[in-house]
Amino acid sequence: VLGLTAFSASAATEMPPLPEVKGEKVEADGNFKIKFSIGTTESGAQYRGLEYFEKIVEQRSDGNIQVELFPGAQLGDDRQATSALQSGTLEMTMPSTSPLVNMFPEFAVFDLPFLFPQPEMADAVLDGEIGQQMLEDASSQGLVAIGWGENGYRQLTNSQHPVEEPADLDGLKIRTMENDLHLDIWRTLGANPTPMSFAELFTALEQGVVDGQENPWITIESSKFNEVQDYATETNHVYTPFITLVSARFWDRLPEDYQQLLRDAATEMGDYQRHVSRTLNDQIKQDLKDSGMQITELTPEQVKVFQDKLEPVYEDWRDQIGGELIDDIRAQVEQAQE
Ligand code: TF8
Repeated sequence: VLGLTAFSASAATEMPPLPEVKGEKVEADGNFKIKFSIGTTESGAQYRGLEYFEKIVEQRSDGNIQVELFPGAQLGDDRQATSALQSGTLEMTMPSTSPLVNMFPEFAVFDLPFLFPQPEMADAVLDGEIGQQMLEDASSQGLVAIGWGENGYRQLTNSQHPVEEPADLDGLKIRTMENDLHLDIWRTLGANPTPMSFAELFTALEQGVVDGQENPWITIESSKFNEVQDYATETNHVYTPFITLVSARFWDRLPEDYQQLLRDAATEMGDYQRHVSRTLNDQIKQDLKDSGMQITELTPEQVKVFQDKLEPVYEDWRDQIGGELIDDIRAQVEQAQE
């Protein structure tokens, strides 16, 4: 009667329906509970993926494994949730790879600017041999890594003015993830970067502690950064994967059949979550425009100015990341481009 809906700022994002769960029920002993924490909010694509994961796991285990979802970093940011897995107080999380580079140095390869021109090239690497090897390598230090998803292509936002070229970044305070390669990127471009946990970011933007940040469109919208950032530039400068992690303490208590169930569910969630993220990307960019954000779309020539300026980053990080890994990925990307 009061027409309250007329005051709601933006329409809720229409999510694609959850697919039906296929596959046999898995019989095994025991009842288990999984608390699954993520940094993004309930309205993002990542949460939609988790809802599918929950549905698969609960149906196939016939309710013997219960999954409870905790979005919005309420149980901690990416690093805190990961260390809660290590100590066994949390069962699952799905962080960006970037804040975990201090634990798994090879993850830094994904922080290299403009590594994947198309999302399918990221799929080829993550779902191929390199990605599988990385999951094995990351199954250590109290963690078991069982799948990939996508945070996606990162876009720059700020509160000050449109950014069309690196010179526009002069002096801008940009929040980065807690990751040295990202700091290097923004310094090289002439900005004034500061690392900060995602959980503190909205307040920092709102209070002007930083002028800008960079994240995929869907994260910008689901975290309402557009309410405190008037300008955005579609830079696509880095593609960030999400990695699905399980506490090794929890994992070791699971019957093997349930371990396999979780692996399968993580793979299916990863495929679906990437699909949702890509389906929504353009629509959400449009929603952000409609909400009043001024979005600068760069021409290929303008993108090249950023790319050229960032080329030295590849040489500077080569030894630390491993030249062979970089070459392997670049070769795969080139092959996919032909
Ligand atoms: C960041 C990341 C985050 C995600 C998620 C919230 O900017 O891109 O958006 O890792 O946990 O910190």
